[in-house]
Amino acid sequence: MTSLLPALRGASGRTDSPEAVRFGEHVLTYARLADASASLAVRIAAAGRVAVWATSAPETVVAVVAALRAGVPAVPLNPRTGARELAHIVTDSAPSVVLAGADDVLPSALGGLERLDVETAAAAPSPEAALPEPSEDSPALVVYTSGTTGPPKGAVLPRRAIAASLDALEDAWGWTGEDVLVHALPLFHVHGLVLGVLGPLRRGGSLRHLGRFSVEGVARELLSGGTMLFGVPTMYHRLAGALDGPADAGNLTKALAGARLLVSGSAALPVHDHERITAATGRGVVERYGMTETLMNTGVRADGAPRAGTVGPPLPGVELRLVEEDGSVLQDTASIGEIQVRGPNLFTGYLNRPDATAAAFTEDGFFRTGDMATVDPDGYVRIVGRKATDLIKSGGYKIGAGEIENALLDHPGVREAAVTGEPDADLGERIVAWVVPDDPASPPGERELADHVAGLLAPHKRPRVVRYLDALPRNELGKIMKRSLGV
Ligand code: MCA
Ligand code: AMP
Repeated sequence: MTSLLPALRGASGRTDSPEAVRFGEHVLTYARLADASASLAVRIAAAGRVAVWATSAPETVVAVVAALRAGVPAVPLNPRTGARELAHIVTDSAPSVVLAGADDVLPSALGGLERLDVETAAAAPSPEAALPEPSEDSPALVVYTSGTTGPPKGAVLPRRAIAASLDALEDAWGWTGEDVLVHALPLFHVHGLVLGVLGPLRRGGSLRHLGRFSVEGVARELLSGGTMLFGVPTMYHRLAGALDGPADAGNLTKALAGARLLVSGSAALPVHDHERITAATGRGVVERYGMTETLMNTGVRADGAPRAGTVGPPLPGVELRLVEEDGSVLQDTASIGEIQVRGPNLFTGYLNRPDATAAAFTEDGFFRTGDMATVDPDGYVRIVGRKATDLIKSGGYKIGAGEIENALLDHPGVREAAVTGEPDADLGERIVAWVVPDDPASPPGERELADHVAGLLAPHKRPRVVRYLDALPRNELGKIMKRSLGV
């Protein structure tokens, strides 16, 4: 059985151990990470599942690596998740323990769970724990992701999928142990956690996490040894804006021009932002396309030419096809069809949701992504939109209109609500709430509704704009006609 994180084997006790992760001043070498994670792995070995309070901190790395080494599935939690969403995730995934930093204050929704504090300086267990490698098909992570309706679903990601996707990216990007990855992505989603943490660790390279995104932080880290940058389009939009600005913040042009690879994902990188970066730095941004359920599907290769507006060809091992509305496979890929994928990178199903899992796959094992695309003659995929208008991508986060509508309807001042996504230069799409107030004379304010949604679900799911109506446009069957709302 091959190891998921081979660089940790034999690292314990080494004094010449290289850096694995750095968060500001806090550095974990491979030796330190091997010891701390082994120590924690022994303590959680009997757990069914563990929740991880996934702050942008080294404790999260130790916790997730410990769970992987113990063979116990980890459920990363967004520390900003509101009460309702957190209660759903905890009930659905039923972890036996939550792993958190000693200083983290946990909300009452987690009060019923045993808590284990993660120590980043813990010594290796003595005698050294055997930690046998779990089978490739065993679940490694359960990552919650939004759908069009209902609460988020837990995508079960097996070790095989993580290894396959990271190795495909190694091939595409020539990703090695020499690479120093820089990013500021949250550690409770696939982008930041699987690609951004497990990626460097699988290669034996290192990560420098910025804690929170800033143009200056990106420039600083790329100028002091960083070789690769991962980000969502909102981050590249802000970098492009800074390049256009009056002062070259922190020598950003030089920093971006000098990096080995600039990678964008989680949403479409606007052609305009891509071109602004290329104009200022003389280099392109490599786009890759993935999903929580499929990990990475396509990617522009490091030795290929970035082409604004495309996400590159399928990665090694991934079968990709375009399918028409009636399920037939498109032969002429210049026409638009739904992307379906099959390969070792796929999840095994949604936790406790056999109905949703069955609906997500075709009879021959392809996953229906819901993304609409064309494919260029040389195999480069162009994503042109999504099948469901009720899925919104804002700042690279996927958000279901239905979950926000339900939260809005729980506000006593809201009689009816509909949620749409509108183009936004910074966020890609911004969440717009269309609200019929219970009392038109004193409607709940925009800020009040945003706080209400942020408190129940998560801050990134809050409406950025509220529009008040006397009634929602409905068809004869009473269904809300979102297209009349300007979608
Ligand atoms: C604002 N805040 C609030 C409220 N309003 N808190 C409580 N109640 C409110 N009403 C807080 C926020 O939590 C945040 O705090 C701060 O105010 C600013 O929030 P916000 O305006 O939302 O930040 P932003 O400027 O919109 O953030 C932009 C961002 C962010 C940094 C680009 O959207 C981001 O990190 N996106 C990454 C998404 C991602 O990783 N997606 C991967 C999933 P504070 O600043 O302290 O946090 S997709 C995936 O994994 C697939 C596989 C793929 O392909 O990659
Ligand atoms: P999530 O479910 O949060 O993992 O988001 C997955 C979705 O993000 C995909 O189905 C796509 O719609 C979108 N996505 C990810 N990467 C890209 C990209 N490079 N270009 C366009 N859309 C993307």
